[in-house]
Amino acid sequence: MTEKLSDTARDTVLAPLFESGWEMVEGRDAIHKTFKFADFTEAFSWMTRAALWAEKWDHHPEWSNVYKTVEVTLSTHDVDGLSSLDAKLARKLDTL
Ligand code: HBI
Repeated sequence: MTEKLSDTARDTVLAPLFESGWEMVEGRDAIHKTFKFADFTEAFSWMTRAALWAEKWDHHPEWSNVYKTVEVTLSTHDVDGLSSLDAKLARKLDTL
């Protein structure tokens, strides 16, 4: 059963993500990052790679794409907040 990130876990797990541009979403227990690419093809290719990881891990982003920008919000619906799955997917998205 997925659990919400504990306060202590948040300090260690979220700090590196904040370093790489992720931010807490105002009023939600969720994290958000804006990814900017050279063009639409780069953006959509990245989304395709990200989608395969999301499906493999059964953990999906809330995201939108306008031309070369992709807005990503991560939260775990099942716990109505952040879980380790969000941190795991965020770390993966930062490497794609
Ligand atoms: N993705 N972000 C997110 N949060 C979830 O709770 C979630 C998901 N993808 C699939 C999923 N849950 C399923 O495991 C459950 O809906 C059964």
